[in-house]
Amino acid sequence: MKTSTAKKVMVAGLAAMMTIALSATASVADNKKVIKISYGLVKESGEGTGAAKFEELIEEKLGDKFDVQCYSDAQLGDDLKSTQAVAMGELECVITSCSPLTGMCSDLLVFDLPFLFPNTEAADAVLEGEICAGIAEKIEANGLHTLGWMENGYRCLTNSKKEVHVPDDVAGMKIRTMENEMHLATWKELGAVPTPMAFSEVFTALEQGAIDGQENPISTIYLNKFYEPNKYVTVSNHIYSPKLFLISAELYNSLTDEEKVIFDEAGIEASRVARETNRQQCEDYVTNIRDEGATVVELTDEEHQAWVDATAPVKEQFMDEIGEELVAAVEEVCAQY
Ligand code: KDG
Repeated sequence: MKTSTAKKVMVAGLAAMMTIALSATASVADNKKVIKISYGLVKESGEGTGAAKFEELIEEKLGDKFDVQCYSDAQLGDDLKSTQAVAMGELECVITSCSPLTGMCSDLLVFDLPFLFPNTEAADAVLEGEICAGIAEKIEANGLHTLGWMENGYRCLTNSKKEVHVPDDVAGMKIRTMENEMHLATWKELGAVPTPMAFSEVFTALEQGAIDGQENPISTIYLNKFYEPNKYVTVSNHIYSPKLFLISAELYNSLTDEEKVIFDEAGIEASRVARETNRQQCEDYVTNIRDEGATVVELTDEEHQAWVDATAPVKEQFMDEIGEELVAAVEEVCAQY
């Protein structure tokens, strides 16, 4: 190889090495704290929209220091596993249902009471008021700081067998529930055969006929296509499920005071966006589900009351575990809406 060519090759090689070194130096210099947010639903869900809003707000105000990354569909683990990882400081953030966490904080059981919240205005008043501030303080002791309260929303029933109008219609049906004692008790009280199961297993179990039905908000029913194996949907709105948006307390406490304010404000705004998005989806998707060929039953006032009456004994069963004071405090707020 001629000297001039050899020189050119050497210079090109040196240039390539310099480029790699510089880019490596740049990535080290740009080294940001990665904040991973784990959540279980699809990206298009209310919680997915809320997570993206949080990412936008933090990048806007603290983008030089933090890199927020959102992981949908339980890619980093289901609600309980992800929450445990956050509590141990192995994961930064999680958006989780409250129901799997009642072992960590029994106050959360109050949100599993059937027909507790008369409407979303009452729910918002509780979620952003003193009651949930007090619950957040108790959760903090578990290594979890609450950035905000999102929602699953009002839960509705789907099944593969028939139209369901009144509680007697679910007699003997195998209904999948969350792994939560009050959800199990509620469907047992209604005469069904409650079958606790992780969320990720539900669609396959419905498809295979291992269960007859499940219950989730209209938004989840549509976005997860539960109307395909379950052609019958009943807008029962039997339980309003909130969600917690949590950050590792260890990470949160390492932030500057200014950063804490930015994280807390972004958490509240993102949670409001999540709840508003979910509510709009629950309103819009009833039509979408009908358009997909499923039958959607909307209860008459009389049928609704039959569900309220049939599930009333559940409150007595769990009053001691939840605490009369907490139940009364939530009911007092709800009575104003
Ligand atoms: O990860 C999904 C859960 O947070 C929740 O949305 C699932 O409501 C749920 C259920 O029925 O398990």
